Amino acid sequence: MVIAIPTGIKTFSWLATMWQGSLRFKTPLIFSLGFIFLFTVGGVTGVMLANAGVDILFHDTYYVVAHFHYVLSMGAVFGLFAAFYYWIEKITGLRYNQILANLHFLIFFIGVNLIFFPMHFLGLASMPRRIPDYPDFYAGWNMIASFGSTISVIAVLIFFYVLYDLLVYGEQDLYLSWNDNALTWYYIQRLVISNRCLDTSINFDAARPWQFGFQDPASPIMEGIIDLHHDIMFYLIAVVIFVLWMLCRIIFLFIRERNPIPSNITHNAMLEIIWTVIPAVILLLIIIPSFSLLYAIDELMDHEVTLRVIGNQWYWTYEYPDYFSDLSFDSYMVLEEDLESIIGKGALRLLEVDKRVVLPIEVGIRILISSTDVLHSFAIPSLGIKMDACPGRLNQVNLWINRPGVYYGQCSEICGVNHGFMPIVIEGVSMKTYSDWLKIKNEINYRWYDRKFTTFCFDSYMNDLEKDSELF
Ligand SMILES: [Cu+2]
Repeated sequence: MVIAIPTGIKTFSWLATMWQGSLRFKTPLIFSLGFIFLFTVGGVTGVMLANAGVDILFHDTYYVVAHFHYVLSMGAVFGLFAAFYYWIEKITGLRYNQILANLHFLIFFIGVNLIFFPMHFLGLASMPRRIPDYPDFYAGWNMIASFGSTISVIAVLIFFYVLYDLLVYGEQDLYLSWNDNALTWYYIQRLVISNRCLDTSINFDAARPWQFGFQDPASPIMEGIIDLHHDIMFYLIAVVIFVLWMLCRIIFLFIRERNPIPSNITHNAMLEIIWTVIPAVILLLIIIPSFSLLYAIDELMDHEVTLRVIGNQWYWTYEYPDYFSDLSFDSYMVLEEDLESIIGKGALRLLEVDKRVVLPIEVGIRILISSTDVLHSFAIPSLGIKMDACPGRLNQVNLWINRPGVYYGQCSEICGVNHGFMPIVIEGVSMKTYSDWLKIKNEINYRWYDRKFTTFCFDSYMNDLEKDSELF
């Protein structure tokens, strides 16, 4: 009966996942809901069966058959169908017929409930299971079950038709397919996950005291990096446990008191092959996710915003070359004594800057990185970015910010005495906030130009415009 506790936890977790969510009743979700209902019905009858006194009556009756079919045949199979309908579009890049798929669910749901729910009544009436024929008074409920079974067969036929329809007439939607653009798919997947977390979690985009792991991810790439780290940890733990176990066995078995005469065996070809091949296989298994992450990081992305970053000894210069007037500014670390007056209470020492970079979220961003003097490195842990700023060379990284936040980073290449004092702060904001910010910045810049180059700047700019327009 104790298994009801984790089962309850699971059920409540599934419900909590959807609670306050924003549900779209597409086929996979409908199947998932069906799964939860059926699994729960199976679960509660399991509690009933776990009571030995009552079970004297239920043991080996149709009640048991109803119970485990609710849990496994229906619960698990509905889960499988949910997964099938979720993944098949990704795998094939084809859309299935939603209406038919929903019909499949409806017919299947009615069918299986008609089969198995009456079996509870048969069990209560003590019909033994595993019998080829039964006394006549059990016939009524058995008839309903048989009827349900026929309906389930129809549901299966509908499923096969959905499959046929998908493969032959399925509408191609490359946006769905991972064959077409690995990164697009990667992003969609990550966005689904991160959007769900957005409202309920507190994010840490700088490190915390006594932190154990990574900072909270805010870009698909950082999520990928964390995932890969955790995947590799699985192998590392297995290897460490095995080596530790061997060490302990050796210490225990081959201490001189226990084994006074050492063996003088030297070679064992088979053993050597095994301990060469197994590590190689482990490394090969790691290669697969490792390469896919590497390619995802390197993949060229359609970008809508460009940010130019220039490293200086010891501050950063940021330029927004996309817009009319040159929007650029230097960003310096805030000194310790100014922290509270400039930033406010709770400011992060050695991490705050006087002017923050503002970038929009959920948009492709290209960051071009260079340097004027020595090597610097533009690094923001939460966004999974670390790119060297080399004098005379333009490096590029792609960025996609998943959610609003203030992301802290530091120069990560030794660049002189103040290497530790040129932090980076990026504010990820909505497109609306970003364009408002741009507008204000541009106006300030225009005014600045007006003051400084009164006639020169504006006239030459207008001349250029006229020249350009003659070309067309
Ligand atoms: Cu530096």
